[in-house]
Amino acid sequence: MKNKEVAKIFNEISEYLEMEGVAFKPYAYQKAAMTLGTLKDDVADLYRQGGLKALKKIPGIGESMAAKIEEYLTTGKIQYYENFKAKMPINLEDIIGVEGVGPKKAKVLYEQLGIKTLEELEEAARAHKIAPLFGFGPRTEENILQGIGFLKTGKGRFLLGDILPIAQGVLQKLQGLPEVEKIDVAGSLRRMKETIGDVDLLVISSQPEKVMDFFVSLPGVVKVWGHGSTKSSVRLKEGLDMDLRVIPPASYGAALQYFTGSKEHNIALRKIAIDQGYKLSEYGLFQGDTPAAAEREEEVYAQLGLAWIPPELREDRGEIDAAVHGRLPELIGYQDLKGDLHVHSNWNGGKEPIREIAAAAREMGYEYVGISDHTKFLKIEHGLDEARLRQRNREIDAINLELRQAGVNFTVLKGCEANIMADGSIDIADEVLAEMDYVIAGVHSQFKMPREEMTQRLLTAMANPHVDIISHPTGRLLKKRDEYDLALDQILEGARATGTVLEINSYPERLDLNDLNIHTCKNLGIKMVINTDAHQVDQLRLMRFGIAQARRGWAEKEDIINAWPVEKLLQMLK
Ligand code: DGT
Ligand code: CA
Ligand code: CA
Repeated sequence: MKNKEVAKIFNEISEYLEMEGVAFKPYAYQKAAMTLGTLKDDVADLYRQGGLKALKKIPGIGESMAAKIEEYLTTGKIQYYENFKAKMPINLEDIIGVEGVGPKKAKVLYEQLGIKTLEELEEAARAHKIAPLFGFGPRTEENILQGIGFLKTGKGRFLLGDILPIAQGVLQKLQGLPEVEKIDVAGSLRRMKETIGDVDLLVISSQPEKVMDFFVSLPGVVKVWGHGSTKSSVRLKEGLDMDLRVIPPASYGAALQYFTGSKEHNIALRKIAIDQGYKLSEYGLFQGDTPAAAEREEEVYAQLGLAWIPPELREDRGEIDAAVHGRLPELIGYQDLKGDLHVHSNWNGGKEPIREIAAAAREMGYEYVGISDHTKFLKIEHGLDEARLRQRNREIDAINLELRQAGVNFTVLKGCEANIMADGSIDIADEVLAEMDYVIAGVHSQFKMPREEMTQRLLTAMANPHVDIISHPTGRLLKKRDEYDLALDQILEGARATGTVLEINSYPERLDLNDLNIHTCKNLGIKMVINTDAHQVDQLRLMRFGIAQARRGWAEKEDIINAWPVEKLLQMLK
């Protein structure tokens, strides 16, 4: 897909424009990049079929952006972008990837200190050359070092949300081969971990050479690390590695168990095996030289006296003990949700009107969808003030009436995602909050408050009787921004005491709450909701990432309010 390539260039153009202090245009390019990043159709196909006109039909793409996409598709580059790049030849994406360094700071760093790369930035910060620059200071310098350290720990890992579709594409191609009898994803991807180091695939085939030849010559393979008849390994153009192993049918289950991991889970499992007089390896569970189980994964667990453990739980966090005692949780299923409570419509920064969102949600098999538009403080998302919220609520009433008259069993719920101000107050008057079916509140500004203040800010918000849900409670952005500095135990205690629901945000770079926090909430009896935070209906599909995270946190239906029957949900929100 060319979409991602164009999106990356548009993102950088947006940043160059921002450096020059141009108004509005940077936001337009950024939005266009986001749209391209999630578009289902390949721009190359659109262009081939409908030319420039088809490109202009993409939301947010006007005359001049369409021309630039055309230029990229026909010449492989965009001159407008190349001109920026020539003026300031820096590794923009890397440098801006550091939390606290925006385009304007990147410009100063280049002009004053000649900084072009992440390494040069780190060196300059360590040598305290950054603090004296105008508009920087020691605090910024420290934040930059922290941000770089943060990037480094996530380095070489990819977001689950980016990798899953790529891996599924490869899986489908391999599945199409007559020589492939069975294929499975193993490793961290099968465990649905939030970041992925590399992709592990297992195959049964009586003609491994043919499968391997096909695998190493897939389009998108840029490097072949190894090409054998039992194992091959490649790098894809997206930068990630993929291993393919061909396994004998007789030991497939043991191999699937072993290569699913995690390593920690395997080590703990092997201990149990040894205690019972077995030897466990990727080839099987053996008593001496006699295999006791190997062909099917379930058999390996069963032979050891354990229930089969869902891959999402295999992190050595107590799952083996639970399996021994028959106390594994009944995990929330990928089809168990009855609705999404965090969707933005075109009343604020979202793309589609409420009617279209409702139709898309019905198509997903939901019984309701909650529209939770941004509120007035968030100007960049065209947040709604009290009067506009009321207007929007009337539209929702009208849509619900239509649905009822048509005999459709589906409801649009009136919500909002209000802003938690620095003092913990909410930016919408109580009397209007009271008119909502439910209120989400979230932090969207002033992320870097001292620990005590940030904790108090959230506690105050949760104490507001109108606030039902806190969105993306810890504020982390994977590979970009650390959690807010807050005393999470106090926040959880506050949530428990006020009956506030905490969100599991499904956005691949958020997944906030994360698995460990979800597990803690479950143990404390705090209820959670899995939401997408969709700004366009395409993103309703992100839900599975939130569900995966919930499963990794041991969540059951009872813990997740949007898995409840609608009546029970509405009653709890009242
Ligand atoms: P990743 O790729 O970093 O996201 O994480 P994984 O879990 O996919 O790890 P990977 O690809 O290195 O290995 C796949 C699985 O193979 C891993 O989850 C467990 C198993 N494995 C790899 N190395 C070892 C090991 O040294 N000991 C044991 N017991 N299992 C291992
Ligand atoms: Ca892996
Ligand atoms: Ca691997």
